Amino acid sequence: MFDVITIGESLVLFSPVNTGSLKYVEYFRKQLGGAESNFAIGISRLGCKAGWISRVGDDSFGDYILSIIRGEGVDISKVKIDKTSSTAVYFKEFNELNGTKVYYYRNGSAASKIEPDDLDEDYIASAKYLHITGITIALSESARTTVLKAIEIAHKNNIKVSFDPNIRKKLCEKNLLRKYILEVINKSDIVLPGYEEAKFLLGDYKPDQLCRKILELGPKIVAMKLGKEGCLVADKNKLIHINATKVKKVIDTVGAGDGFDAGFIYGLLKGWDIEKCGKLANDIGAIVTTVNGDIEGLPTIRDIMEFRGDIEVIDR
Ligand code: KDG
Repeated sequence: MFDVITIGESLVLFSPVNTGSLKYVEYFRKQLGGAESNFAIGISRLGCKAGWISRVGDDSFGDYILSIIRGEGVDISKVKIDKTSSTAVYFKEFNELNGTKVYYYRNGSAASKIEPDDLDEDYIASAKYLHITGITIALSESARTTVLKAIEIAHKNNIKVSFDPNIRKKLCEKNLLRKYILEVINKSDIVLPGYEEAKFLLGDYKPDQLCRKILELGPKIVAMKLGKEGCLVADKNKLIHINATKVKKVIDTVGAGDGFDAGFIYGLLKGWDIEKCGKLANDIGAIVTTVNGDIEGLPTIRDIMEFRGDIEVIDR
């Protein structure tokens, strides 16, 4: 039995030790990236059971990815080793002037070759939630059809579908991407977009209007990330704004959205109301930004209690 199952590509992340143009960076840290595995690790750190479906190459980077994700307690029994394609990598570039940029080397990667036959119906049917992101849809046609098949299986077995549009315009032509993502929103129960993403999909409206528009498309719950403004959570009965969680210093924002999603879905798994889910999601998103790396800052329940001042901590 799983709480959540997700499907997507994980990449080896090379994160520069210094800020500035990659042209002049000499040293990188090797870390793990991949929105869906970030999410699964987030869920696992909170004490729930997650499974991740993917492919990796038959190479050392694939081994690295599997050992990290397995080590975080996420089930990888449905990950295939693809003998003919490589594991993907990506680089971050930290620029004090223009923020963070990412550069992908993932075209034709092992995970982009995932196909509907990779799915095991019983495995998906054993979860409470299937979590999808727009990245997997944008990877390749076979990845997109795999996602659609997984959603079909989820619907057949009464598994809830949560969806983060995670728009990556570097991966797919933007009109096509919009069409593909709207198609999945229509089939989802919970949608977790960023405000800019929702505008890209539905037009230049205010956040509350966009939440209502998404609900009109079929989902039952929307949790919209508003960055420094916090988030909006909505269902058919209410629409609530939740202030952002403040942290002393933001180091790296990549991965914060996945942490937010993990917090929100964790709350739903616990049967909480959407406001309480949104508060935890905000806290986790903020905590993630205080650490370099996509997964390193994902908190445990104990970390959250400590951050909230709910437990006494003796440092020395
Ligand atoms: O949400 C964080 C992801 O963006 C990062 O881990 C890498 O999966 C990734 C992507 O496609 O951008």
